[in-house]
Amino acid sequence: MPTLFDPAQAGDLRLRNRIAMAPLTRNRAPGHVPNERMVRYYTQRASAGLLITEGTAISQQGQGYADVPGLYEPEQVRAWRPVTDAVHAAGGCIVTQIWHVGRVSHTSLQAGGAAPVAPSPITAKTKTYLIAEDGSGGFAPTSQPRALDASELPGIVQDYRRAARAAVQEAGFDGIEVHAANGYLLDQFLKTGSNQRQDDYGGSIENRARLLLEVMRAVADEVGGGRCALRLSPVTPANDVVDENPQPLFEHVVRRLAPLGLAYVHIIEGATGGPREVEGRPFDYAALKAAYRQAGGRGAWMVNNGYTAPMARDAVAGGQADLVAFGRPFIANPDLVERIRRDAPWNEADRATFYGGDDGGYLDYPTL
Ligand code: 8OZ
Repeated sequence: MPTLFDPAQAGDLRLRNRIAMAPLTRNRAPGHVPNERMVRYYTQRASAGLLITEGTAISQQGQGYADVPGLYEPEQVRAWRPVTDAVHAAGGCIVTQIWHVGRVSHTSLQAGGAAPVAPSPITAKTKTYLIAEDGSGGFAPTSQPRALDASELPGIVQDYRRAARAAVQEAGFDGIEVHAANGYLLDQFLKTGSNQRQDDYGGSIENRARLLLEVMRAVADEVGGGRCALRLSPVTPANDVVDENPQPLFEHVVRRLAPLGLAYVHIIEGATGGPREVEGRPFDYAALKAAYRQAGGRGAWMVNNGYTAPMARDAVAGGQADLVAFGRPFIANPDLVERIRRDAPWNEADRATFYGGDDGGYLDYPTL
């Protein structure tokens, strides 16, 4: 039976164990440019089999929060290189999560104070995190979005493609994970609650999945499917998304992804960062995985959300998952892999320092 500590192959990625660090927004990139503190943060955690960076914007339009990094300006791309070099020097493997927030944004982050974009002009009942001129941070309601015209969508696909190329060919990442979860742009297109379009990108399951599949084909064409992955959250209520019938929607998505030979598919089970079961939103994750495999989908199946060490061990031993991603435990435990190996206790993460701030709660969690 496989264990969490066995090496694994995920597409073109060779992983030294089956424990991944989930993408975690930390808002510590002033000017949207990665920096030396981020080098230290990721290097401290490089014993993970795979590091997935925090969500990284593919364009200014795709920005939704203060001080999150980007991959669209040359300066941003160059500034990621010390991160990937240091992680590789420590024997790690690192992909970046590429991100367009869609309607989860604020006019103050958009060029010329423009409205954020979305499939349909429906405001998300959710908040974004902004930092004022004086450095104080706080949550603010998202702005009313405007609906994207279909003629704008090829440009967005192109932005994903360009970000993937910059990530792998210039910034030195081993691959990319497309953020298609948690109520951001691609998830907004997938789900009925946020997509009321009447064109080829709305209505049927095929139409709602179209933009995501165009993005995945573009990035796979650009850097090779074995260096691409995506994150999905079929039933999360995060950022005010809901789909009236998620099981056939997500089974359609994974079947269509199968020919791309992806590195891995990353599934958030339940409510992101919350309960693994969402009331009124049942979902059969085993059936989703089976649909992917039956369609010929290779690569690793990565699961996430609220896993304890014994749950992770059982999921890998039982074949329900190939990789397990941990989020908040990696904030507080840079040496999480070693702690799981030794059955040692985990430090508690301090919620007050999750978003923004200095080294406190970022670089100072103790190792064993
Ligand atoms: C927490 C705060 C801001 C962004 C996600 C990228 O939920 C996020 C996020 C999480 O995927």
